[in-house]
Amino acid sequence: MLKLYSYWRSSCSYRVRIALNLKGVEYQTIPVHLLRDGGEQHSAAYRALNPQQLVPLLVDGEFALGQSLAIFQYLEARLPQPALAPRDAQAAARMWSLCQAIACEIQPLQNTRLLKHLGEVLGVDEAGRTAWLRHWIGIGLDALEEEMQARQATPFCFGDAPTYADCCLVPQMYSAERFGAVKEWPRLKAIVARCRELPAFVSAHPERQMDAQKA
Ligand SMILES: N[C@@H](CCC(=O)N[C@@H](CS)C(=O)NCC(=O)O)C(=O)O
Repeated sequence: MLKLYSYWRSSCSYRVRIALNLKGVEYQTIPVHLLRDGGEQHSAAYRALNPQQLVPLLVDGEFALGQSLAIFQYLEARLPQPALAPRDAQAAARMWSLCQAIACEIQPLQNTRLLKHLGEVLGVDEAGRTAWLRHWIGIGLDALEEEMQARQATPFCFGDAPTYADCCLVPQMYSAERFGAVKEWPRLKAIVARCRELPAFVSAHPERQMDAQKA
């Protein structure tokens, strides 16, 4: 069985949980507490598995893989049905562009280690860190809303069924809500609301995880 090293509130882990659920694959969750004892992601045992010291980490037999977008690509190759990436080359490229806008441009600026560094090393207080989060999440999602507005509305990010873009968008909106960064974004919110009705998204929600509320 696949194993997923995950933290309940990690948006990157949440992305992969949604994708695994959409693929209908069973997996075992192994919680990694990102805050306890300075962060279990830095423990010797976890570093031996993932020197990047980040979650998620997918383990398939002897094969361990970090980085959520690489995990998506692995899942798509290993379990092609149902397809979570468009077949059309341009639509697929746009979908990965949206995934990367979230994974490369927004989430890294809200990551635990960055916030810790801002507070503990650079002396930025809580109000400053909150302003930071709201600023970067805000402009990141503004850009995605603008992109959505420029094309015809679809039920999900790319068409009539969820793709990896929806797997990224829903956790990013969860983080925006958590950090008080939410703005209007009518298109993004409509897609997120539709996704949130689907069982694959419901059971991947942070509050539904075995390690939830133990922060
Ligand atoms: N680009 C990576 C980012 C992974 C990442 O930043 N994970 C966060 C949780 S969402 C983490 O493990 N943070 C631990 C830390 O900051 O020390 C991915 O997409 O998987």
